[in-house]
Amino acid sequence: MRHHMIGSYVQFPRDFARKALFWPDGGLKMAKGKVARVQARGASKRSLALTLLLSFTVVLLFLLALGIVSLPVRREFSPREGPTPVNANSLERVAFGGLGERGKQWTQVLSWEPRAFLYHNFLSREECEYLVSLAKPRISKSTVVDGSTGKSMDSGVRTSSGMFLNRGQDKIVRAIEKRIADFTHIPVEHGEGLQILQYGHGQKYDAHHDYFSDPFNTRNGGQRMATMLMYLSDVEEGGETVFPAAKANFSAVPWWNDLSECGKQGLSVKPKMGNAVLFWSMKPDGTLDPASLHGACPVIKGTKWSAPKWMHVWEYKV
Ligand SMILES: O=C(O)CCC(=O)C(=O)O
Repeated sequence: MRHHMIGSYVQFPRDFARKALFWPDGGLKMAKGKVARVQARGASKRSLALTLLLSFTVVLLFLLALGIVSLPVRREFSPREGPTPVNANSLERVAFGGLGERGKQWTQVLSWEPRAFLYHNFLSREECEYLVSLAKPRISKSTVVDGSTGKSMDSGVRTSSGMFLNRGQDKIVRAIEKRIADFTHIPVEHGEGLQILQYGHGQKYDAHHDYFSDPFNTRNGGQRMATMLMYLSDVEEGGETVFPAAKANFSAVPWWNDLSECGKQGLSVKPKMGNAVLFWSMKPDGTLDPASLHGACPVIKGTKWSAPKWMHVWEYKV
């Protein structure tokens, strides 16, 4: 009974309990010593496990801080993938916002002098139609900047019609402006309001630079450094954006045979609804790039709608 009690009070390993039963007098003493040893062994195992866990946590935090490992988070948009995800899937739509679905997107380098890139399907058809619908009721004859006064004036150099939207004027405009900022790495606040242009038959904009040569227009935001020119419609014939001073093989473009005579005078892009051309008026060293000279060829057939977004070096106050 006593033996049984010893064995049952102290819940030791079975062989230990058996020994205590055979040596009833020394059993308890031996049991105490063994208990202490077993407890000590248990404690040292626990502290070893704790030390290992702590070291693992410290190493993991260190690796996370260095970016060598990352936690599996839900993936929506990775800037490392660049601005041209191949397919417009639902996640991209969430990440970019905007209206409607954009078709297949990819980027073409047009030229390095000037730096110019063509973004296919930068806008959806719905976004193009929406911008045109905003412009139509308020469109009027386009102007150019007078170099001596900095004021806008009527000119035969530019015969299109146009109007300005307010920066961030509604949710869709904000989504498009955010997309432009993401693609260009120029903050939304550096941009002027979107301009919407309409070119009817024969209308054009002769070759010019988007940067200013007067001291007035650089007061707000400094120089214009880049332009995102979006095409809101197709054009049946003519209406190309032409870069006559580009250092490139003009006839190497795949659409060479479809260009008008004007379009063949430089590196040209044919307007296509939803596409956009990003070109830089400044070189990476901050100097102006004369090779960014560009113009809009006369429309021969159809109507052209385009939307330039001019971006400045500094914040542009609106
Ligand atoms: O519409 C185009 O193709 C060019 C427009 C342009 O050059 C401008 O507005 O500065």
